[in-house]
Amino acid sequence: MKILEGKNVLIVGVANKHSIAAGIAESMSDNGANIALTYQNERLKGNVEKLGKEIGVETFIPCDVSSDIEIKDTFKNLSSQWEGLDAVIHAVGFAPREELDGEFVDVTSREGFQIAHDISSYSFIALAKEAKNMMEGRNGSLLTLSYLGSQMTLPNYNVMGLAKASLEASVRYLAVSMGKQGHRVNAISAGPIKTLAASGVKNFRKMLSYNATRSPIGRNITTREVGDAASFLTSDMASGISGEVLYVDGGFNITAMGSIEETETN
Ligand code: NAD
Ligand code: 0WE
Repeated sequence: MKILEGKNVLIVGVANKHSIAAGIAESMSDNGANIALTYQNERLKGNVEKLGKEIGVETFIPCDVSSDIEIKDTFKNLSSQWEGLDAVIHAVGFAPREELDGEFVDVTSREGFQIAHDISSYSFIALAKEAKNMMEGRNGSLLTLSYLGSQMTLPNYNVMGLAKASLEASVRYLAVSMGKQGHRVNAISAGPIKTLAASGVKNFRKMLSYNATRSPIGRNITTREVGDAASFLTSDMASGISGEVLYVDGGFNITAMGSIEETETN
């Protein structure tokens, strides 16, 4: 039997086929899950429906996570299709572009801070709140996507690092809070991948090659590799894992120095 056979999974955060959430949907579909996808707005609807239908998805729901009403309606809609829900995948992150280019102390604004934390961190709690009813009695699983910038600094990640730190703390608090009903809450901290959210980020190509050379596995990771780890964490194979941040980054985070072969000497 497939590890997600018969499980109903809601995935939030597909924009296009390059999205980490698309790699997760693909892996989960191969592993037997029934999947519903949300899309942020009408502009993304066509893309999301097209790639969803290719992997057998039948349910598509609009959901901008800045709106409590749209989040409530998402679960109303879902409960008309499914009698219960086993998992929610949150793969959403956003900060205003100006926050992600320049000196942290200069470019960080009150409004940018609020938006980054609302969309990238609070929205996970908002989804958990509404998912709770439909997950009752089913030992559900909640999963979000984080990044190493929550723990260590890197150029330009700026306020997103703070929002991811908040998101990872909320994984721990939600794990305790929802553990009482038998649910598990985890995060995957993924290595850098060229997605829509990464496009236009200054020096992203250089960051990718820096990561590839410094990683124990000597290359960057794929959205499918994140998807396979997500399938595992969502399955009953991971019934003993909650409140955890699992690195899917080829081991980058455990190194203090990578290959010094190509490094200049003086
Ligand atoms: P992506 O652009 O494909 O996905 C980001 C998604 O967030 C999009 O689908 C977008 O529609 C959605 N989104 C943004 N604001 C929203 C809102 N108000 N309401 C609803 N949806 C909204 O990029 P991605 O890289 O796949 O990002 C997915 C997650 O993975 C994010 O949390 C990101 O921080 C995280 N992550 C990305 C990388 C990377 O290098 N790409 C690495 C580690 C973690
Ligand atoms: O979490 C992310 C993506 C974060 C992100 C990216 C954008 C660009 C477009 C959030 N909001 C926006 N808003 C936009 O308008 N990653 C882990 C990928 C990423 O983004 C970076 C990185 C890495 C890695 C931004 C700066 C530096 C490194």
